[in-house]
Amino acid sequence: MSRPKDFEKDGFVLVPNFCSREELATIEFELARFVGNVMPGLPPADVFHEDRDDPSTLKQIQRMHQHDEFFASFVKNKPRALAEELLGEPVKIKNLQFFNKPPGKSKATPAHQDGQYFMLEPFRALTMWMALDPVDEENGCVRYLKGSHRDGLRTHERTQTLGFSQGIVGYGKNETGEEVPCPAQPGDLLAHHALTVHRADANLSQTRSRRALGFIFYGQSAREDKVAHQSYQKKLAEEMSAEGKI
Ligand SMILES: O=C(O)CCC(=O)C(=O)O
Repeated sequence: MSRPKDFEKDGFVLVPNFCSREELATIEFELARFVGNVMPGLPPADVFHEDRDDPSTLKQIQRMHQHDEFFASFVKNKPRALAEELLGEPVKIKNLQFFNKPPGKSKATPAHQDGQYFMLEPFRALTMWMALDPVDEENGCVRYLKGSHRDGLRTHERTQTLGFSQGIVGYGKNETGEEVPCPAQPGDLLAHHALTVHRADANLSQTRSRRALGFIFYGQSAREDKVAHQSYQKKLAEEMSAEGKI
C-alpha cells in the first residue's frame, strides 16, 4: 500500500530513515547552536524544562522555525513535501518543536488528539515526529491507537503536564482499538493525523535521553478558530507562569 493509503487507513505512518546520517549530523550541529545562542532569547512560553532550575531537564522548545533560519528552511523542504503527499493538498507550516524526555525526570505524555489543541474545521492537519535518539518502550516511544482518527474528537480535560495541557477523559478504560508502540531510530519519522489518539510513557531509562523534532502542518482546506486558539494559549501561558512552571 502507498504511504497516503496507510495514513488514511491507520491514522499514522512510519517513514524509516527519513533523514540520512549526514542530515542528522547537520541537525545536531544546528540544534546545539540553537540551544546555546537562540534559546536564551526566547519568550518563556516557548521553552519548557521539567525543572526550571536545571538546564539539563530541557523538555520542549516551541516554534523553532519562527526563531531561526536553518529550522525555517529545513521544515519547508522534505517535511512539507511529505505532509502534502499524506494530506493530498497544499499545507501551511504551523510549528517546529523540540521534544525531550530527560532520563530520571520526565513525565508521561497523556493520551490526546492534536486536534483538541488545533481548533480546526475540518480536521485536515497532521503532526510529524522524528527521533533524534534511539527510542523504544523503555525511554518512552510514541504509542498510537490505530484507526482512532476515524472516530471523531473525544472529550479532553486539563492536565498538569507541562507541554501537554490536554488529555482524553477516561482513556484506557474501554479502548477497543489496538495501541501500537512505535520504536524509532535517529532519523526515522512518524506522521499522524490530527485526530489519531496517541500517548507516550515517561522515560524509565536511567541514562538515555529521548529527543525528537516535531513538525505540524495544517491542510489549506482547514479553517482555524484563531481567536479561540490564541485565547487558550494566552490563558495557558498565564497559568503556567503563575504556577512557576515557565
Ligand atoms: O513526544 C511525545 O511524547 C509526544 C509528542 C506528541 O504528542 C505530538 O507530537 O503530537
